[in-house]
Amino acid sequence: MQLTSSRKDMQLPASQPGETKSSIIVAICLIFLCVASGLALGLLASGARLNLGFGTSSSNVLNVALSVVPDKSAPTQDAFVLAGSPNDNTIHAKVGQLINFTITTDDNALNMNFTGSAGLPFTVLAYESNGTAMVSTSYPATAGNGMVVAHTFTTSFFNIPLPPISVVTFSYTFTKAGTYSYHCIVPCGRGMSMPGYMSGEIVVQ
Ligand SMILES: [Cu+2]
Repeated sequence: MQLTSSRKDMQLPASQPGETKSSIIVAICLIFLCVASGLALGLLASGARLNLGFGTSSSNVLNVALSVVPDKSAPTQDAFVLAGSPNDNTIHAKVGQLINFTITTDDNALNMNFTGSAGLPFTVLAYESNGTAMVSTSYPATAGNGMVVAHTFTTSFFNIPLPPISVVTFSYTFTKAGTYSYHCIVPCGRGMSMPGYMSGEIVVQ
């Protein structure tokens, strides 16, 4: 008698038609979930690729053109003037952005023999007195000592000599946010002590 009863206990309950139906619905829902999450992941992946492209391409390069304008508004008041912004020479950059500087010095004054080194590789395109451009010369970061300069472009990170009548190029990337001042270390006139003349700021955000 006990055997019979235990055989009854072991019998699996017969599946009801309603239960089969709900299993199918659950399966369909799972398939939908898989497809939906696959689509979402795909969208995320394509978005991430777009962002990467945005961050590493041309938008992460800033071209800064500065001119050293001699006697900008009065004798000996030489000034750093930002292209397209005659009255504000503040440079705005982003953290991690490659800044390509091009500094044109329209001043022919032989103001100083530069001492020390630039701290960054730089290129000088010098001009003959008749205005003809000479061959561009590249210098290593340790160069600069003894160069005859009209001015310098100096921050606490680099000290770039600016020869008279020249175009100097160099690149730098700020890795921390902050406001960094730039100035000229050459005693080049009254502009030295005046805000916005032989000085300015680089705001990195
Ligand atoms: Cu100067």
